[in-house]
Amino acid sequence: VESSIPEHMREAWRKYSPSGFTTKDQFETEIVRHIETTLARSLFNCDELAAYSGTALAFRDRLIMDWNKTQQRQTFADQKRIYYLSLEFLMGRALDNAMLNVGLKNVAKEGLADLGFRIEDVINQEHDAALGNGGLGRLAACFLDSMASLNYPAWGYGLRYRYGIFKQEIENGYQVEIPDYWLDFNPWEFARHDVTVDVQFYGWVNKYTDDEGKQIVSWQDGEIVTAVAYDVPVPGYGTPTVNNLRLWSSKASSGEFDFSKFNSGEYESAVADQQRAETISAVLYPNDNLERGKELRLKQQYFWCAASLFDIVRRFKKTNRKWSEFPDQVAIQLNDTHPTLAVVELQRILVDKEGLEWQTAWDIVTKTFSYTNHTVLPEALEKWSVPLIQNLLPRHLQIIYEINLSFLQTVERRFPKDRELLGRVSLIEESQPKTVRMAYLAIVGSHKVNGVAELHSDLIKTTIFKDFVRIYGPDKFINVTNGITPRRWLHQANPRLSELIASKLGSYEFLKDLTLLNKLEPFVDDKEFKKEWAEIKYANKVRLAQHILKTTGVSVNPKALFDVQVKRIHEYKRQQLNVFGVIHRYLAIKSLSSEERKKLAPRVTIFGGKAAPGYWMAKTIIHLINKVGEVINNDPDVGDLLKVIFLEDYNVSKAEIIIPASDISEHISTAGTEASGTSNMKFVLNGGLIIGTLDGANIEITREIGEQNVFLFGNLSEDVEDLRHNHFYGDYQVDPELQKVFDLIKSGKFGDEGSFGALIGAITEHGDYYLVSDDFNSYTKTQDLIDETFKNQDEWVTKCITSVARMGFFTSDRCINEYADTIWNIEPLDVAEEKQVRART
Ligand code: GLG
Repeated sequence: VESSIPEHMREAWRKYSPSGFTTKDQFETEIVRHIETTLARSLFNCDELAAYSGTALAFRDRLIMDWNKTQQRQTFADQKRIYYLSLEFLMGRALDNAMLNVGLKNVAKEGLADLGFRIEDVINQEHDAALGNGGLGRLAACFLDSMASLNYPAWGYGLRYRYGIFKQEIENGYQVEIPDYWLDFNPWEFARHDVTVDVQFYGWVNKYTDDEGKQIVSWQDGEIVTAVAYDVPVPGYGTPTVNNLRLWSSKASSGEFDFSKFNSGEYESAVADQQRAETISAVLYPNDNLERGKELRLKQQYFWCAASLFDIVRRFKKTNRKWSEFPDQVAIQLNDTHPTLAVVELQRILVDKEGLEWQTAWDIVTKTFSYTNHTVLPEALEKWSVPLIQNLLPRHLQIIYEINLSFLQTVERRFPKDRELLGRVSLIEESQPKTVRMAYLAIVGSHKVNGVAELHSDLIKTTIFKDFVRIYGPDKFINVTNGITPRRWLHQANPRLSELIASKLGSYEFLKDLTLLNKLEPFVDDKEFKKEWAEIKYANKVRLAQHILKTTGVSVNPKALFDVQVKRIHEYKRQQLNVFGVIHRYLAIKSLSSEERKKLAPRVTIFGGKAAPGYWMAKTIIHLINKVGEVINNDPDVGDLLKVIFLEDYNVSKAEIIIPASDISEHISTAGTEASGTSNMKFVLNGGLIIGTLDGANIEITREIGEQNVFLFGNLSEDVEDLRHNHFYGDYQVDPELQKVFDLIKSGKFGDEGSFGALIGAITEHGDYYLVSDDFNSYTKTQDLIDETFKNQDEWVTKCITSVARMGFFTSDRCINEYADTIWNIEPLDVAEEKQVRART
């Protein structure tokens, strides 16, 4: 059936096509209409949540119009598209961002005020879209923002989890996990019940020769699960481009629903089958930098890859191009190894379904894919058990073996005598059971592999992927240093700072070209400007202090130095080093006379972050922080000199309050372990300084903003290996000041010392893998330097302004342009002919 309106009737259609609100009165008409009809509420029961819903629906209408146009324009232009495959998209809230991009926030503000609502309260009603764990998922969200803002024809593909990352509560100092059911009311997604893909699992492979003598491979039987598309509009800033994020949801396929069971009265077991299918997209695995090899996770990965690839291929086939043109039309970025099965799936489609020769197909595959590595931590590298894949995806296992065979043959030809090399680079690890090394498969299946900061990209070339650099040459391995979107992480999170900057630079152009910030540098001598700058930081700290009081009951002094460490709790990120430093500071305070104490700089140390539910050591760290807080916050000797806060349920929307309020933030991972870090960039961009190790993007931040503006400490990554070796084979001594900290913990000061035995033992007994003791002295000395520097507020503000002025490099726009030029080979789609001039905030 033809689904288009006939040509001669389109005029009538266009006449009635909505144009959306632009004035305050029109906005009020829209919001009231939505509340009364779409939501079936009235002026007698309109709470803030209803006001949020109405506002969201009104802005959504505006977005959808641009979204439809963008999709049409991209179809007509038929340029190469980039498909970003990520198991995580940590989007946070959408309304404020939609307002910024549509450009009518002030209209909404006044309209809501007419109806008795404050826009901030309305915005705060929104539930975060928390489909991610940490940096990897948030990076994907920043990338979507930049791809849309730069007019790249881009799609995100992910899973629509019913439960995002759990909500964290702290009970008696312990983390408790609460399920995050976030879909109750989500105006930002569109169920496309007409866009479905049937995905096959299990079954067996039938190989035979057909009548014409052709080898046929068919994957038979097994079970079918249907993927349903849910589309989320991704608006760009300062452009009408609205891209699409497509999230797949699983349901039993209608063919699969067992009607015989149904008819024979086994209704419940038929429904149970249905539910089993739905579990595939039910929950986000809550591990950051850790892979557990669970079957359901593999199912998620294949389900998502198969649905996405089918969709991409379907779109390509509509253009009637030759298969050889596929890589000219399609670029697919693998966000970590999670989507690596997509490589195998495309090879399967091309060979088994489309009948291409193996090598022809493989050339297309490798030209299409590229892979981003996000970690060198061995426990995070995916290895799937061969028997597991054999059972779930029998045809894919065969293809993996064939890819491996031809890869190893090439290696053998190039390095004929090196048998050990073959064993080392084989996609199959000869372990018990055998496993597939997914990172190696991703490398072999891609034309480019990138790390996410300079040090990290160097490290992967010299350690985990060293052999592959020998095999493919160095050009295949590149660096693209991470970035963040200044729209959310400056303008939305810190509107007053953004406004102050705009007042000096003459416009908000810097939100599109962040390098313009360098024009701020001359103002470091402008007294009035510095005063306003400091006032804004203070106001942000007051706002955070209010949040702390409301959520923890602890009152903190906003004049104190705010020291923040917010990120996933992980031993390699070393929150334990921070809390040991806090105890060290506490001991120092206690040892002083009340006169001497008056000279000290007051400090509030703030922690936030989730521990993976099964990561016992990380949970112990949270427990210790809370216990230390209880003691210190209630010690009358300490007063305002030191407060220790653990903020519950750190997430994107809380980050937007916390980050602008920081004076110092901590990025103190053991050198060589944090691939990049991205919150380091967010803190500096918001006028906070950082204390950090020479790790990840800290190094490049230092290079950009100048060594005098960063508090660096600790051992270098090139020395880590030797130090670790010495812990076992040298004569090892714990730092004496750290020992005093341990003694205080062991005395039971912070409750049952047994609870913290493992945390101390990891350092004193088990080799101190993360070098906490080695770096302790350097860390506390650097903290002392921070205290001294903070006393001179004028100098401090100068450092902050200078740093912000030099942060232009770290926009995700720069990052996406690098991917586009060096990896994807795609061009932005020119939207100039449809210039839509709008009032921007
Ligand atoms: C990783 C790394 C971070 C990195 C982020 C984005 O641990 O250092 O900044 O990806 O590349 N698993 C992660 O969060």
